[in-house]
Amino acid sequence: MQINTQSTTPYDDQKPGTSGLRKKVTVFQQTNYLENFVQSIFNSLQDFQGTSLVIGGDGRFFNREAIQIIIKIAAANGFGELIIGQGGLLSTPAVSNLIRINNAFGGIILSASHNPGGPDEDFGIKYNVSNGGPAPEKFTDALYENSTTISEYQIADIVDVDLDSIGQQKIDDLVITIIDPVSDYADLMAKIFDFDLLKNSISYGYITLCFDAMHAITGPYAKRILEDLLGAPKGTVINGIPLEDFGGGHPDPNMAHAEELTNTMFGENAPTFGAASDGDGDRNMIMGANIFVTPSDSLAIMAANAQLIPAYAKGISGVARSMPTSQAVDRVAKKLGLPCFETPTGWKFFGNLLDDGQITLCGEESFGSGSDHVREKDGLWAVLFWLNLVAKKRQSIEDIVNEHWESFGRDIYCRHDYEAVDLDVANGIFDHLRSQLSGLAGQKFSDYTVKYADEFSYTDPVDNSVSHNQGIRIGFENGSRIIFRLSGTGTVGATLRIYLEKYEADSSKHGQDAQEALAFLIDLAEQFCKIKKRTGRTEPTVIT
Ligand code: VG1
Ligand code: CO
Repeated sequence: MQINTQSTTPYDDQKPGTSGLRKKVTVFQQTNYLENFVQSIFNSLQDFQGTSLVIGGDGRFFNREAIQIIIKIAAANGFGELIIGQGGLLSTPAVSNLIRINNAFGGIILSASHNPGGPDEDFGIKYNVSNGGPAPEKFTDALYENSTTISEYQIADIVDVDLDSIGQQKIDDLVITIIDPVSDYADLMAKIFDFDLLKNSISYGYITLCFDAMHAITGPYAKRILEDLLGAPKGTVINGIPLEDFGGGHPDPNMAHAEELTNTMFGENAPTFGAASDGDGDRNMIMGANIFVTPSDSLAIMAANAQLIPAYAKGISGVARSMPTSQAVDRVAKKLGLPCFETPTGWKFFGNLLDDGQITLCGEESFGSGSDHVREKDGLWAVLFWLNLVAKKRQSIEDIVNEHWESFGRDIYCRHDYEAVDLDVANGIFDHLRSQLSGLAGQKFSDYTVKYADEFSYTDPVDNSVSHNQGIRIGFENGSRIIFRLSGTGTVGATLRIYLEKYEADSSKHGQDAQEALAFLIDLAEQFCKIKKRTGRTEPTVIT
């Protein structure tokens, strides 16, 4: 094949965020923008010639064009095999699995996850390493360095590859393998969960369910697994066809954006089980009739009940949560005598702990949970975990949650997001917050005495790498916390996230509305950061 060397000049905005590089589609469409980033990925890798690379995306606008460009650059750089999902489609957890089962060198995921898609919306690209997980910070830092000095890239002069026909194609020494996006992932799920029990529970009508794929990648996965393999009636999966613009919605599984599902679950004749996933299939929302399970509680309940699931029947080695995730899982770990780790936000920080066998389960407050079966968070895995739990315990979701709170107490939790805040205003807020930290410990605000106030840093227990500036924490003597963080996945201005939590041991107060229960902390957070005052806004953009 003919390989051309193309000269180029660097862009200065290719620093990966929490989960890869995310920008508007129009930014990615600039001359050589995607090409520069892809070549910078390969320039940061060594000894990959002749190995395989997995490629796939969530089907959003620009997915197919991007994949053709990546194929040509990967071919020119000497990969031996490209494993690509049919139609260019693969969910994030499926990519992680494919890297692992094929012993691939790595993978490229095209997605901006829960961000909207379309010509004027968002696109993203992320590199995953050979364990199947997101590249660690050391790699993304090197990649960014490379992107600032790049002067040329290699591109193969080949025709566009047919992405729709399953099978192998050969171009000289390069093998291109187009695979069914779902089969290997479905096989993995069947090994983890009790599919026979689930089939029975569904066919006897003990479990009725509704799954909202939000017109994103999990449509084909959920239809195959829930409807074809587990026998749920056709129509169980709603919004099941992946669309380039997700039907105009935000493919973000929370009650604000998964409106149709939320209405169903809080309506008359609600099914016993409701769930949704995001753009790239790594997030999950779990609901029961008239109840929504907060992601932090979901992780804690999974940890407490893991032994009921076949793959975890022998017990779990430990758990981890991202720093802003509530401390509910810590209580479970303490009771079970398990190690519990607190990591910065983003799945890449769980990889070493999983590889080293120090943890089996991990999760984040942002609707993500997962286990050592892959190295990404996994939406459908979480849904199947909960289905398996409901089937095994023969209890409703509501009863499972209430029983958990009875035993462990409730960590009342919510997150307020202020999106598209002017960058200077956001930086001003953080400077102001930092300036208050040293004087806060010991100060009393009504019943809340500040125990510590700091900026979170993390030292990885496996490789000792240190990550600084991972969010501002204010912790109180009674266990409550207020956390401020700037998002690393937004594409317009800055997104400020405020995380609030309070522990309630008294079961007569477990039924409280979270916003009401947290009202004092919400006001206190405003006192510290003055975001409403500084932006003139009266409400957060999204409350979850
Ligand atoms: C958000 C979430 C974080 C998650 C990340 C990627 O990041 O808060 O928990 O890991 O998205 O998820 P940030 O920096 O915007 O807070 V996904 O589903 O986009 O891969
Ligand atoms: Co996602």
